[in-house]
Amino acid sequence: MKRIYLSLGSNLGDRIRHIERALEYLALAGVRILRVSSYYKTEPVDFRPQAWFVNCVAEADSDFMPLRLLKVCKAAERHVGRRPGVSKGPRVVDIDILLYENAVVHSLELAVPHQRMAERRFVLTPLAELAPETRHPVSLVTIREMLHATSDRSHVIRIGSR
Ligand code: PH2
Ligand code: MG
Ligand code: MG
Repeated sequence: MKRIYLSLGSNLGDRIRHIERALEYLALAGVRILRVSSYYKTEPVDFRPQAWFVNCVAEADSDFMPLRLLKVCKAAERHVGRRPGVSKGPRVVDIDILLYENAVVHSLELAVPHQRMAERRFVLTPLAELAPETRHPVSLVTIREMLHATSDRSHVIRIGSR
């Protein structure tokens, strides 16, 4: 079993419902969801002219190897209704692998730990809720420290728990 952390986000339609459906799909596909952070309303980063997101982080156990897990995440996105669109633009649901135990993966399809997590308050805030003392496997900095150090000043507003 591997301990993994997934970022989930949506900024189209019933955002919370889309995230809930993605979590249900993942569970049925064999990703054991252990805990889910609070939901947050978050200001878009990278590509600014789009609707605010709802974001959260899920802690899970899984036997899937990283690339297999990525495929399951993509299948969950499709199941909820995601279709190809603008890169970093509006999406029904986006599921990104943040951490996979202490693994470091660099392939064409996948980079783990997530490459931009240090610059994303919408990732670090919910992740710090679940795993503040977990260390980034490359920098060895804790998630709590990464949140304190991030230069991202975008708004992240807690909505509530599930
Ligand atoms: N995802 C992006 C780009 N920008 N901004 C917020 N607030 N939340 C996201 O999930 C997000 C984003 C690309 O995946
Ligand atoms: Mg993403
Ligand atoms: Mg993605």
